[in-house]
Amino acid sequence: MIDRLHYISQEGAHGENHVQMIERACKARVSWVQLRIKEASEAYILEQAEQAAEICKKYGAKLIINDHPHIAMQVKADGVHLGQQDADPLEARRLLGDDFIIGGTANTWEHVEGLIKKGVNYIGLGPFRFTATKEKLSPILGLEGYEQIIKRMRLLPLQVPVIAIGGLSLEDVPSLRSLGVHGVAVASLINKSEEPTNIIKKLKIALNEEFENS
Ligand code: TZP
Ligand code: MG
Repeated sequence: MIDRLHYISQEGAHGENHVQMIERACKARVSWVQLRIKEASEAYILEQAEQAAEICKKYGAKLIINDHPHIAMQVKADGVHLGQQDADPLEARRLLGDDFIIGGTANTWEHVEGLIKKGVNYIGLGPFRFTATKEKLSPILGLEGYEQIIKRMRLLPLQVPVIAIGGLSLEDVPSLRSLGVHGVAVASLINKSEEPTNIIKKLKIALNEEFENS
């Protein structure tokens, strides 16, 4: 099952590292965590991934590793998320097996088609709008971009969940959902918030995901 709320790790506004931010998000009851560390050594990413795996296990959250299938395998994560410049999803599938979650990033219809042919379990489609979180941002899709791509996806024999990403705020959820988007992936909205529990709760309600805390 692909969750509707994907939390993406990022360093915190007060110098917290990824693991610290992941623990904070898990305490606030995210159930899907993507460890996304850029510009760091593989050794550092592995070390953070090992700690993230322990935390996610403790809180019962799924852990997805961005960019690094071998690290995902080593720490027994639940999945890996691959961009267009990363490992081929077919290779990752061979390495990780059928039970592993493999997600892929798409910015165009061609990307979507390619990823579906390669058997990904979900597609991170974006960016929705500008965000400073990602460098070398692909062209912004906006609601029209999503609408066009999702309409074409509906005609395919195999339906793959779409996760919207890029500069998302709470208010974007209803319109994206009504287009047929399965869920949303957010980084700064949660990581830069002083009240992540509240934001996560509101996102889950907007996404019709259960909030088990209350
Ligand atoms: N891919 C497209 S936009 C983005 C990624 C990883 C960053 C999303 O972060 P934010 O802070 O939610 O815009
Ligand atoms: Mg990548």
